[in-house]
Amino acid sequence: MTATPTPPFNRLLLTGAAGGLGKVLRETLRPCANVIRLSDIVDMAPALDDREEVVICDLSDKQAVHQLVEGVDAILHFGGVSTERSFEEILGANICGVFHIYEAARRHGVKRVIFASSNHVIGFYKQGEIIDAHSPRRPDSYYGLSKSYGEDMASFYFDRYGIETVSIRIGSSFPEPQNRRMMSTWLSFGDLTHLLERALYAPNVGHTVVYGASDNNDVWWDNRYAAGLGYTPQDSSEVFREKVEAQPMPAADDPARVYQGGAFVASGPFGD
Ligand code: NAI
Ligand code: 15L
Repeated sequence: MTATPTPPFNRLLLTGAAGGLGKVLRETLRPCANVIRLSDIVDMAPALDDREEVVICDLSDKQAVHQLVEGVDAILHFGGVSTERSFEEILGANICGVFHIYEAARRHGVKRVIFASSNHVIGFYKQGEIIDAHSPRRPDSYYGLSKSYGEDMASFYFDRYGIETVSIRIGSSFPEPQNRRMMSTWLSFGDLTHLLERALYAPNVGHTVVYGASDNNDVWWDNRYAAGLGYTPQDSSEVFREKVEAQPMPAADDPARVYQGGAFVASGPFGD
């Protein structure tokens, strides 16, 4: 992992701070800022010290997000619905939410956003197909569509207002890969933190789209744009292979075995 650059940001905003990744990043991103503002729609542990601020905020509330962003130097946008749900559930948190974040960034002069995008932007590619961040998107769900929209929002706010973004199409960021598919998509917490540091500090990123994956052996994603930011992953899913391959092999036509997005491609429809 790269050494933490100095000086740190004065104040970073982390949305989704009560979530699985937010709880990890609350700790690992501490060296990157004098103060981290931690936000979520649900309660979280109170501020540890004067280097943390805890703000409860619903991303679908434009005025609340405007206040949330005041005084921050960069935003790590991890909040929102993180799996497939009905379109209506995705709409407020993810689609309106990402608009509110960028609009607040524009109004408060924030110049850098890191957007937690997802592999579900390209989930309908078959496993084994090699793609890069410029390959046409193939969203696999309303959730994947909302992340695709978020990437377009990032592109627009750079072209129109000069706000830079690194959109990270995170694979599967968990303590360990949980199944065969994740042997390719796994991103360790250490590599995630390192990639976020590079995304925060690399100069002139414009709008850069990268994949968030560790140095796994079974590669589907040409991640040269992440390498261009200085990302050098240190971990690999390979150390978990024996454990993962002890699980039964899914059937040949199981989406978990066929598509890069796995089971997401077969979620829904909702509300019939
Ligand atoms: P998570 O579901 O644990 O965390 C998301 C957080 O967003 C939750 O704490 C939730 O309360 C909050 N949230 C939901 N709706 C909200 C709203 N309307 N206003 C404010 N906050 C709201 O998800 P996780 O795993 O921590 O992921 C974090 C981000 O990274 C998400 O945006 C997810 O889409 C993205 N991501 C995560 C991956 C992973 O492997 N963990 C893979 C790809 C993308
Ligand atoms: C995601 O986008 C989800 O947020 C996460 O919970 C995992 O399902 C991950 O993708 C994945 O594809 O493994």
